[in-house]
Amino acid sequence: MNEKTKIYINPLTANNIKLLLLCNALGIQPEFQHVAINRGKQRQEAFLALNPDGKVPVLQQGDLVLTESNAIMQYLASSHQSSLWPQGIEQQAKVLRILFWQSNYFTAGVGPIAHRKVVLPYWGVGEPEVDKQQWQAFDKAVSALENILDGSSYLVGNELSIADISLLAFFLFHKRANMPLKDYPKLQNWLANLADHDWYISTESYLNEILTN
Ligand SMILES: N[C@@H](CCC(=O)N[C@@H](CS)C(=O)NCC(=O)O)C(=O)O
Repeated sequence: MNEKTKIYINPLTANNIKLLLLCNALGIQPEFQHVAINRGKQRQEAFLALNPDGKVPVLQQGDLVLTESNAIMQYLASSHQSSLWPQGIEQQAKVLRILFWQSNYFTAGVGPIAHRKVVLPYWGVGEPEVDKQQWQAFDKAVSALENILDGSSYLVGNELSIADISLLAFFLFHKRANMPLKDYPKLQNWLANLADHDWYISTESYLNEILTN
């Protein structure tokens, strides 16, 4: 990749954490430009020119401006010839299935937990209650993930892919948020395996440093 890669992110939120995890896993260091979404910077004219939706992440590389975290992951993994975007149409379709499922279904159940219990308090805007309905949605989403996991270490085939990273990002703060995961043994194994990798450990310590400053 010759042109400089810049990624606009807010490092604490799940769709953005995906890119921190991925870049560490790929061993690449794009320029990260932080966008303070807690202060409305995503709604300023300059940012809206990049993404009219007013959302991070956004990748910019030469003339290419790419929104949607999962598309950005596919682009980065693929352009670095990484097996995180696997070869073979069947494996690719299986990865895409997880990415769409995460975006259309999983996020609504799991995303709000760490956001309310970790991110919003850090931003100093209180700790809105996670109500019964939200916990039910959480349980439904993690049960569905437990059913997808077949006991192996990765979601698709025998190798790490962007499918794993897409879901893993939602669990990075699972301890801080006290996410109840004890009834989901396959999920716990999958998490423990991924949390052992250097790229996970360095992402986690980077985020811990932000949260403790
Ligand atoms: N489907 C999009 C969702 C992006 C998104 O919701 N970003 C949030 C942070 S995780 C955001 O920018 N929120 C600011 C806002 O909505 O004002 C993706 O995967 O990139």
